[in-house]
Amino acid sequence: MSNQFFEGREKLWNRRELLKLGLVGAGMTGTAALWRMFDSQKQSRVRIPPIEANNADKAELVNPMKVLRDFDYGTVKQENGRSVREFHITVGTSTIQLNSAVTFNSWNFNGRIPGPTLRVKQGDRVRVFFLNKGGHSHSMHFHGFHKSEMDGVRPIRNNSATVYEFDAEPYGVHLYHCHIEPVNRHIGKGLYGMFIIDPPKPRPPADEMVLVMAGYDVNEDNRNEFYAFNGLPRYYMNNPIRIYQNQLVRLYVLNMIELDPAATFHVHANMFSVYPTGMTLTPSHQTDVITMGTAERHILELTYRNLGKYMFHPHQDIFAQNGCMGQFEVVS
Ligand SMILES: [Cu+2]
Repeated sequence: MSNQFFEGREKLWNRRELLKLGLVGAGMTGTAALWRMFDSQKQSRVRIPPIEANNADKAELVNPMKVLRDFDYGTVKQENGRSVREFHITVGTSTIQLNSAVTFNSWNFNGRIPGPTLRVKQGDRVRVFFLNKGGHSHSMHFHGFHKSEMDGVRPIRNNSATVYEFDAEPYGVHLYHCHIEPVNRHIGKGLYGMFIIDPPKPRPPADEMVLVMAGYDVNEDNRNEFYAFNGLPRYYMNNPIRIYQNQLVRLYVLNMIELDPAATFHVHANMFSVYPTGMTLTPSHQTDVITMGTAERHILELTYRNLGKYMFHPHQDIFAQNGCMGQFEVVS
C-alpha cells in the first residue's frame, strides 16, 4: 500500500476528528451507543485520586503516570451494522532518559513506551493504520485470532504503511509488538504495547490500570541493565500510585521483559485475585506472587483495607533493585 494512500486516510481522519463532536450524536447507534453509555456510567461510579499536576501535565516521551490509566478506544464507526474501531499507529525513534546519567535510543509506537493501550470489545472489527517512520523495517504483530496475512510478521519498510484488520477475539488482556528479527532487539528498544479485548458483558466497575514490565539492555551485551514499569525505572517508587481505600483495583499486568526467561509480580500486604490471560470472568485463585514468562499477562484484582504505602515489584529482587519497583499509596 502506498504512502500516499495512507496519508490521504490520515487527512480524512483529521477532518473527522474535527467533526467528532457533531458526529457522535448522529453516528453512534446500537451497541456502540450502549457501550459508550456504559463507559460513562462506569466512570461515574469509580473514583480516582487526584494526580499531582507536575505528573499529570508532563508531556515527555515516557510518562508512566499518563500511561497508567490511559486507554485508547479508537474511533468507532458503524459499517454494515457492526462496530469498527480505527487506530493510527506510527513508529518513530527518540532518546529517553532512564536516570540522570543514562540515555537510551528508543524505537516506539506513537512516541511512547509502552505504546498506546488499545482497547476494544469482543467482536468489534479492529482496523489499524500503520505508518513506519522508524528508520528500519518494522511491523505490528497482535496476539489473538486473525488471518495469516494479518499476523504482522511481514516487514514494513521505513516510510511505508499498511493496514491491519481483524475481528477482536477472544476477550482477554493481550499485547502487540514489532515482529522483525532480531525480535528481542525490536521489543527491547520499546516496540510493544497492551491490547485489551473487553468481554461482551463488561467487568464490574474498578479503578483500572496498566502495568507493563520491561527491561533495557543499554550496552547491547544481551543482558538487561535496567528494568521498569511503564517505561521508566523506579518511577512509581518516587511517584506512588494513589488508590482509594476499599475500592476495587483492576491491574492489567504484562511481562514484556526480553533476555530474562520469566518475571514474577508481587504486592505487599495484600492478596490479588487472578484472571489468567484475562480470559475468565471468575478468578482462578488468590495469591500475592505470580510468575509470568515473556509476553504472559493477567488481570489481577485487589482492594486495600489499610492506609499507607505498599510496594509492588517482581520477586526476582535484582529486577526490582534495577528499576522494576513501585508503590501504591492508599488514601481515604
Ligand atoms: Cu521493529
